[in-house]
Amino acid sequence: MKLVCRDKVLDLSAPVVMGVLNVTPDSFSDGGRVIDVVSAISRARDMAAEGAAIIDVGGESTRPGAQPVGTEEEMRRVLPVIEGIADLPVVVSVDTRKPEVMRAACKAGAGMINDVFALRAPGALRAAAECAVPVCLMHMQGEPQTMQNAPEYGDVVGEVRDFLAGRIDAAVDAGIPRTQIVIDPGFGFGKSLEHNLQLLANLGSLSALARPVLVGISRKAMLGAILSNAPAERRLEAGLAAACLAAWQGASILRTHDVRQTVDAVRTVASVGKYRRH
Ligand code: YH5
Repeated sequence: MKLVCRDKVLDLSAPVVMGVLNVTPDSFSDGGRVIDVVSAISRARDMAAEGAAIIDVGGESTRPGAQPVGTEEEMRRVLPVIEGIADLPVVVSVDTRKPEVMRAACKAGAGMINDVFALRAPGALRAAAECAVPVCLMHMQGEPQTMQNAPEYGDVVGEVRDFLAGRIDAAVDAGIPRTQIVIDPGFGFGKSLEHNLQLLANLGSLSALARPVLVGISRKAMLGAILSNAPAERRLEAGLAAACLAAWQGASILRTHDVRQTVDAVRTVASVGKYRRH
């Protein structure tokens, strides 16, 4: 499968890595904004050299409990960075749920939209369709501020699959080509540890939707919980194991903070995968 990201084509015949580039005050706390942009661009260059195929630029923290950010502020954070990295040999994706940010980011050089709200915000479907770039539709139960309070499902795997099927239909109805849609079960977004584990163990169920699957597990709380409360900086190996399990079950895009390590891990999975008998 191939995604057409404006001037770049993303070949998903083997799994690829999406590097996380947060442009939020909690990730750059030195106060000065020029240095923020400079260090973000420098980090992006490093990730490209480490083998990232996509760099995901996000200006709104969607971590559990995070406060929403205004449109102007989000643009002020992401646009200079997107402009500064548009020429790198990677696809630049914008992690946003706001239609105005989608439009401005695509003008600035973004070649993909990554929306944790799956284009449910008013005007988002139309904005994404007009940007004419691939979109990632992610499942989330609830809202970031409250989603981890009491996540509840009958059958999490079936419900996530049905939600994504509905959002694919909505996107296609809005004029987004089906071939430009990526789906994501949304690890950690309104899910308990057990829900996340059920999703990871049965990721193959999403293949029924016939779209590339993106997963983001890197450094998330589910890894901390598996490791009996390991802090974020101790979650690398668990994250690599999870990325490999996802890739083995057919995930096409692995979203991670640890690009070099994840590239090596999924290359290994892909090498073995070629010899799998079906
Ligand atoms: C995702 O899964 N996640 S932002 C809490 C953490 C660590 C990391 C330390 N955007 C996804 O990365 N987009 C985010 O605890 C995403 N899929 C897609 N498509 C959350 C994040 C994180 C949260």
